[in-house]
Amino acid sequence: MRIERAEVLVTSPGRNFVTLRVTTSDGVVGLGDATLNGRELAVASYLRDHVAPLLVGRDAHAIEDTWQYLTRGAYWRRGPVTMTAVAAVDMALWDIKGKVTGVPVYQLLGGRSRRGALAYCHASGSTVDALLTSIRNHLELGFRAVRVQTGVPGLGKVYGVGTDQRAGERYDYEPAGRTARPVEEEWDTAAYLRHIPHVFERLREELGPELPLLHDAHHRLSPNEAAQLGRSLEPFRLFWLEDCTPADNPELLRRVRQQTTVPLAIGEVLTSIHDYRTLITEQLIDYVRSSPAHTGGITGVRRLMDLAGLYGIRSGFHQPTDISPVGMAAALHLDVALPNFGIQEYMQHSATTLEVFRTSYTFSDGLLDPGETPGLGVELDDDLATRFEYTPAYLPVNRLRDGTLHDW
Ligand code: KDG
Ligand code: MG
Repeated sequence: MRIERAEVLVTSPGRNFVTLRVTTSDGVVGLGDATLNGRELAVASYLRDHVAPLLVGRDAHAIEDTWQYLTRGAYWRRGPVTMTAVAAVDMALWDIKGKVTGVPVYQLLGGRSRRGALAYCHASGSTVDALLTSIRNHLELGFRAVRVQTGVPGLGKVYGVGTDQRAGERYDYEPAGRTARPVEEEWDTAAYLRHIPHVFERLREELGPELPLLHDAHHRLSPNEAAQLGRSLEPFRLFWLEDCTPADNPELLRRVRQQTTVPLAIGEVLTSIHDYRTLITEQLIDYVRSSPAHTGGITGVRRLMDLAGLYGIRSGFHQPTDISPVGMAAALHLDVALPNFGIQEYMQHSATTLEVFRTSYTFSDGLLDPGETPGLGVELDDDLATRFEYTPAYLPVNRLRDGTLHDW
């Protein structure tokens, strides 16, 4: 069975999504997610101009060989654009293999290791009261683990904090900034460090000790600041503290690790097993945050998680709404199969996105399930997709109060 066609589809039902569609000589179609938030067209071009012509005529069943061909076989390796493109090809080929063999992809990965994947949602509020409303709304939806983000007194909009809800209102998703340039937000690390421990103190008072709570520092702290934050949060027993220091220097986490026992998660911007070598072999983290959509697909992430498993490190795959439902499905098939699954991020896509991408995965009683449809279980409605044109969108940047550009 040969690959006959590889097409790149860009659609924007509220957010930009890039999808690779691979068709075989027998007419079997596989989908792969190629979405890289804010850099979408770079991956579209990498696929269209450099990868798709190489795929035509290849054996559609040779997933590993194609992965090796596009990674070890390439002179320019790694990096988010390359590894997102490789991920899209890899997912599409797993989708095809599942459809041809008539089984969901998780069966090809060794079968089920659990009933479902524990999901965590995003709750946020500009104040602690608004945050509590958001948390309670999510608990009503069935979530059993919650990421919490709040505003910081004296700062304006803080990244990751959505619009405040009224009681009973449902949080949808955080839209991309569809502006000609990135929005600039103000940041003050000292104000943040003063405020956050009070937030968690209040949350534990109101919610009790059991609910798993997660928090994301979005790479903004120095190792010393991260260690201070970790220590101040120890009494509140976080599930994890995410991205406390910039991820491009894994060595920074050594100092954090020596100073605090708060569980650490990092990696949503890391794209290769090589980026994790120090983090994993020195046990500097507890959870791997990479998404299959940005880290070489199912093949890339399975290899990464096998290495992590040797060191007792578990998965917590990145899955905000800027990764498409195809990427979500790939993560879920891994989640139920991997021996060292930890938790799965789950922000619900908008209703329009879910009309363009028809999914088979389900969420019930706090657990996600990829479903039993052969392949990945996602179909793309082509006609509808073409109605939503690409619109440039950017993540914000942040500056300190004196105007200095600060880390993401
Ligand atoms: O594209 C960037 C977002 O996906 C990211 O900032 C969201 O930090 C995030 C998370 O943990 O989901
Ligand atoms: Mg994050």
